[in-house]
Amino acid sequence: MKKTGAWLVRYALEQIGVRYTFGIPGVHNTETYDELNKSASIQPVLVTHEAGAAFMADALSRTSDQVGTLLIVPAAGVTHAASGIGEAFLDGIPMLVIAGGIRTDTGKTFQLHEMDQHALLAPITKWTYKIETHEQIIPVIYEAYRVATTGEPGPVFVEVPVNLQLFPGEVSATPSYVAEPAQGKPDSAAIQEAAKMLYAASSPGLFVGWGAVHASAETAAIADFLGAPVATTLQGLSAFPANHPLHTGMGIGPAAVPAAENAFRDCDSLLAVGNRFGEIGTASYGINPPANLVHVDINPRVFNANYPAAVSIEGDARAVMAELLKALGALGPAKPDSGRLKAAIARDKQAYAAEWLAHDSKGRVNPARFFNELRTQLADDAIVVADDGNHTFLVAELMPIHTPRGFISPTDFNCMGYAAPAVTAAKLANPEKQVVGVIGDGAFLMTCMETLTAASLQLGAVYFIFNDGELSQISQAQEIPYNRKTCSVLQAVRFMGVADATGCEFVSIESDDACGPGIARALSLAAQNRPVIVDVKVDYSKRTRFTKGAVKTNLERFTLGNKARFIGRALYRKLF
Ligand SMILES: Cc1ncc(C[n+]2csc(CCOP(=O)(O)OP(=O)(O)O)c2C)c(N)n1
Ligand SMILES: [Mg+2]
Repeated sequence: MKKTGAWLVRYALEQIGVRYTFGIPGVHNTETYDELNKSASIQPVLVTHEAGAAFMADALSRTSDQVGTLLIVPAAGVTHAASGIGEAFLDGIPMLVIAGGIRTDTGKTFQLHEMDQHALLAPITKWTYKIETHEQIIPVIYEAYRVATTGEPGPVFVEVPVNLQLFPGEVSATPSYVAEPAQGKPDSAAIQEAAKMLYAASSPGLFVGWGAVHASAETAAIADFLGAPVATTLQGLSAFPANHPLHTGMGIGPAAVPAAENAFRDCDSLLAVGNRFGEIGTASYGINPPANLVHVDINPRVFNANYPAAVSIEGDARAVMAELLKALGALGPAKPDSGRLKAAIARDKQAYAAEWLAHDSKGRVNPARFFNELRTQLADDAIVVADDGNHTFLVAELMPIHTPRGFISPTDFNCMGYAAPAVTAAKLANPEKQVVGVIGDGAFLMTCMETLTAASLQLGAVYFIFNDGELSQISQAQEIPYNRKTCSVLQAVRFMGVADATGCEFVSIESDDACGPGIARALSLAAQNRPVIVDVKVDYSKRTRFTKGAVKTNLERFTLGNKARFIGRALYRKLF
């Protein structure tokens, strides 16, 4: 039979269950856009910039069981989208990137949008493929979906030359998509060994990352059985509910929140799950895990990469944890916490919150006050999206997250500009849930036009801008060593104007007392399917534990000579 490439792309995307594509049409993909317009199950979403499209596809994958899909033009669309593709790659998020390709049937060069897209994307994708015949389109898209979603997930790239999209070509079959069977069983000898090590420990602990986000029930069962505290990484913040009495918060070690630092101080066996011990997750490698480290991950490349493991177990977190729980149960009775650990965690959390609330924010909004109000007003299953900056670590330390996938942020690629589009897409994927962003003013400026996309789709999402007038995560780090803030103080922006321009509602929160009513107003407008931009005049005069800890760890690692040079320069600038 004869089919156009555009028809074949639509058919394959429908088969794998794609519901939305994100992107901007151009001459190399209008035929496919026109096909999608006929689809009963796929809605192509127009964005304002392809970076926004990629962040949206990423957020859709993080907050739902769909795979975020891009449909973009070659070269210029691909380079714009690269930031979001890179974020998905380093954070292990599945994504399907489909771009048009230049004509392969004219024999001409210097074509519009001509470049080697595969060379550009190779380092930030799991797999790239250039379609050459109509016959390849369906199987290649199925294979792309398989690669994106198996093992550690990630983005894949498929280039479909425009001439194949436009013109009919011969295909022998249009097979249905058949889902892959689940992966094999994890290594049972390693599981036995891990169980013995954890059971024998006098102070075991769990440290979970995003790779364990679908396994929080199993994590809780193991933690309860062992009476062990559970800490999370930044990306894995939602992998364990903050209202569980064994939840300690973000990090272990000196840059962790106090409840975690104290609960893990004497840890003699650590179970790390879906956590690759990256730079952010370890606060610049400032942690010191015990020799009895059990490391569980779907990606074997993370084992022994930064910290040596006594036992490493390759596999899906949920499957491994379920087996591990059985193996623990076979060793003897549960060793639940007598109540002392839980009491200590609760006390430390209370004291840290009190320390923040007591901080004088001099008329501006105290972050702890804001997050107390937000937590009170949001439902347990709400989704909180952060960008990258000081505000991210404020969320991590002060905003309890109660549900798996209830927090997302750009972590290892650490790409500012993520959150505004991600809020839009998370709301699109979860219309029945509250979705709010906590977004630095600098980050919001990068991609705030994706609030226009939310307005056009009538999405009741809330964008809380943490307006401190600076690129604070950087300016805070400049303050002491340089005694000046080169290029990190922002020009004042009237965010009301952005709301006006994009058709969003606008709310301003200028003081502690305005937090309650301001958040209530924003959530009630959002409940009427209106996107809302909220300008929060936040106070950043108190540092997070993460920032203080990471700065200290990095400075300690400087050679004596470099320490002297930095400290000497800081003193000189302070004095003169
Ligand atoms: C694309 C990109 N450019 C630059 C940086 C470096 N950077 C990291 S955090 C940060 C400051 C973010 O400022 P803002 O969005 O206002 O958040 P705040 O730290 O003030 O909460 C910068 C510039 C980055 N991570 N990503
Ligand atoms: Mg800022």
